[in-house]
Amino acid sequence: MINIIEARFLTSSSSKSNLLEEGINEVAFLGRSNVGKSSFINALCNKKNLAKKSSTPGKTRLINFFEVIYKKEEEKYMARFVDLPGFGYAKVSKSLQEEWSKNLTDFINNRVSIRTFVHLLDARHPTQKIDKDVREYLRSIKREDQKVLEIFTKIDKLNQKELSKLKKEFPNAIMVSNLRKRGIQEANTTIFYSLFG
Ligand SMILES: Nc1nc2c(ncn2[C@@H]2O[C@H](COP(=O)(O)OP(=O)(O)O)[C@@H](O)[C@H]2O)c(=O)[nH]1
Ligand SMILES: [Mg+2]
Repeated sequence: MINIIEARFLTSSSSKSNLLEEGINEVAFLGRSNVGKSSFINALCNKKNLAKKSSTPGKTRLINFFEVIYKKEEEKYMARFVDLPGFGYAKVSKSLQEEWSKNLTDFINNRVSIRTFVHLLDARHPTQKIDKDVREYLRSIKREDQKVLEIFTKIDKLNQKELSKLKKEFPNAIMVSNLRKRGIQEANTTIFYSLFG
């Protein structure tokens, strides 16, 4: 059984000049604004208000760092969760690069400590253009020592039939409901092994 036994906010970064130093294995979470990214981080850490659920979608432009301690049997493992600004909120469609600011793509491209990208998608809208772009983008920049996990949120909004269809279409994806706490243990375990396996 793998659990997160401690989680705390470390710092926010707005530019290259105030980034946290490298060195600890990191999980970078990315997804459209409102996909449930903050809720998912909170669910993984079993804390209600660790990552703030922002009232204005798309407003958060900061990179937020959290320290998490996993426990597996009697061993403890330290990692960091990196909550990246949501993308795709702009009403006028722009290129991924533009929407998602230079600072952020620089970070994703150059951050050595990132071992795992968690790409969150809304289970109700699994084939949005922006998510296809992100999938392609991550594929293109991913290093040998990095993994990409696709996780579908809000499965509580699907009926059984829709859920089986989604699972068939994306057999390797993890399906979660932050609201009903479904799939959270599996997600935690998969993320842990992507970092330390
Ligand atoms: N039904 C349902 N709602 C969710 C789920 N996850 C998040 N939400 C809701 O979706 C909205 C956006 O969530 P938030 O975590 O702030 O998304 P973020 O913008 O990606 O960080 C909030 O109203 C959440 O309560 C989920 O799994 N199921
Ligand atoms: Mg958020």
